[in-house]
Amino acid sequence: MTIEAAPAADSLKRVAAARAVEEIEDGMVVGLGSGSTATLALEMLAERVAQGLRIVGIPTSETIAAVARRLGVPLTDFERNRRIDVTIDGADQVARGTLDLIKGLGGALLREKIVASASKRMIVVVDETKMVNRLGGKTPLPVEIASFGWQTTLHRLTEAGYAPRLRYDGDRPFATDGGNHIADCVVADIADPAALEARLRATVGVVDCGLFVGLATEIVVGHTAGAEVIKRRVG
Ligand code: A5P
Repeated sequence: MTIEAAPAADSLKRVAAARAVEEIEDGMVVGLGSGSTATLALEMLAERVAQGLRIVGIPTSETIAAVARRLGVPLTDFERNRRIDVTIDGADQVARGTLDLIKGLGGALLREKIVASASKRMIVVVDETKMVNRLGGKTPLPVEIASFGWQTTLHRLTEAGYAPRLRYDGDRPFATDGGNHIADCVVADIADPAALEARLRATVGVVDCGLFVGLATEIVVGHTAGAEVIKRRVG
């Protein structure tokens, strides 16, 4: 067997994805995250499904739903299943200690947050470069805004000091699966993610933001030496 050399970050993502997929058991409803690391986990899950594992998945984006269909992973929806046993999803930043997250560079943050919020467990799979002491700065904070009046919402976010930039897909504003747009904001050092999330969500025209506070129950970090599992402290 030939093993092709993979870029370093990609192999660390694989390490994390493989460890997370071990948590999936027969009969589970599984939240299927979006992004490159969650896609690797889905591919590994599909291999287990092909070997007889019986699960159903709830996808967080049309893109990941298409991958699941192509790989033969059965899908369900919230009409048939209100609760998800385990969601496996990626993140752009993970705060050591609190396990709060920034997500949404892939543009699926709203569905990802809905799925995470309906999950008993949210396992976040990342390579070690995503771990930070405090959220902010390193990557933009994606904020999903309604397409109607996006110009005025962007102005409101500018006035509030978040230096938003409307995300583009070619020469058109990027459209999420829900038909909204994304404003990538610059927030240097987020001292209180819950307070910032509340302020952003209270802004007229904002649908949601990429701060995931108190949702991740476990982080699986891919290192060259193997997978590290960090669990949320209870109580
Ligand atoms: C998708 O909207 C995002 O939240 C992704 O989960 C996040 O950007 C991580 O993606 P990668 O695994 O590709 O880095």
